[in-house]
Parts: sequence; structure tokens; C-alpha cells
Amino acid sequence: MNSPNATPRIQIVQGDITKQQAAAIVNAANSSLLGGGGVDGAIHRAGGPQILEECRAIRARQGGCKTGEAVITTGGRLPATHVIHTVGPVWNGGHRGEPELLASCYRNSLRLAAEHQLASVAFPGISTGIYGYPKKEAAAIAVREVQQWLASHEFPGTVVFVAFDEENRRLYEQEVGAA
Ligand code: AR6
Repeated sequence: MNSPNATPRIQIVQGDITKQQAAAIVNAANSSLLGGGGVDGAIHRAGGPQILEECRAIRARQGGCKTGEAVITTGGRLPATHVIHTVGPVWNGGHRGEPELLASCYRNSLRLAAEHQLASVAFPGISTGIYGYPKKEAAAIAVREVQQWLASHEFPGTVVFVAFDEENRRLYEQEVGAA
């Protein structure tokens, strides 16, 4: 049994998040929940139409997803059983609440994973593509929030940071090493 103080597991992998065997993968979505480019497009392409159908149902119920918040669907045809869709902030120079909103994305995604008893969660670099968040600052927030959340919650699972490229992988490694 894990004691509350057991070292939580964090992994860093480089690759395509749609191929991850994690229980849940996190999508860097937009507030419409209707799909888009980047990792969002890749997840909907690989997972098939069921994910979009569930997103439409959530949208009909609650009108989409606000920046910093997260919703959950099943994974369609993906290896992951669930997709947690979160909406990162658009980078506007850093003084419009971007760091706190990005931190909320990680916390709210982990809360949903815990509520649904998902044993592993894989995160892409939320906001670091089309939304323009500087990658180093985003990696620092991602690692800090996940570590703090794991330290303060009973979550026996694994968190995986999926770096799409080598630069991002190095940034995560530096942040995890520095913590
Ligand atoms: N696997 C892992 N990481 C990926 C993949 C992949 N298959 N594809 C891209 N990335 P982005 P954002 C990385 O632009 O900045 C969409 O249109 C990518 O290198 O997907 O949050 C949404 O609908 C980058 O580091 O998301 C929104 O409108 C990271 O994933 C908007 O883009 C995030 O890049 C969200 O922008």
C-alpha cells in the first residue's frame, strides 16, 4: 500500500500523446470543445467521432469549457480510456493571469483523473503551441503544479509529461531535476 508520503511517480516521454497507453490523456482544447489544430486535432483524428459527440453533449449542458477548467470524455478509439480536455490561456505577455490559469489546467485535470480513479495521466505542453506560452515557463509551471498536487493528494497513479520534441523533453527533465 502507498503511504501518504510515498514518492509519487512522474515520467517524461518524448512522442505522440495519441499513442500513449495512459488511462487518460489530456487535450489542449479550446473553450468551444469542438476541436481545432495541434494536439486537439490529432486527438480527435486518432480517437474518432465519439469524442466530439461527447464534447458536444458537454457543450450543450454547460456551454463549453472556460480557460483553466477541464472536462472529461471517454477516449473513443484511442489506447487511453479517457480524454481530459482542458483549455490553456493564450499567452499575452504574462500579466493577464496566464501563469495562474495554466496552473489551474493542471490542477483541474488531475482532480478529474482522481475523481474517475484513473491510474495514469499523460499531459502535453498545454498552451505551448498555437497559444504561444513560452515553453520553459510553461514546463516550470507544469512540473511545479503536478508535484505540489501529488504531494497533497492521495493519488496512487503516474503522471507522464509527453514532450512532442527534444527541446521540450530537455525542459521537462531540467524542471524535474531542479525540483
Ligand atoms: N502529441 C504530443 N504533443 C503534441 C502533439 C501530439 N500529437 N501535437 C502537438 N503537440 P497546441 P495550445 C504539442 O498548439 O498551444 C488547438 O487548435 C505542441 O508541440 O496543440 O494549448 C486548440 O483547439 C505543443 O508543445 O495547443 C486550441 O484552439 C503542445 O502540444 C489551441 O490549439 C500544445 O500545442 C490550443 O493551443
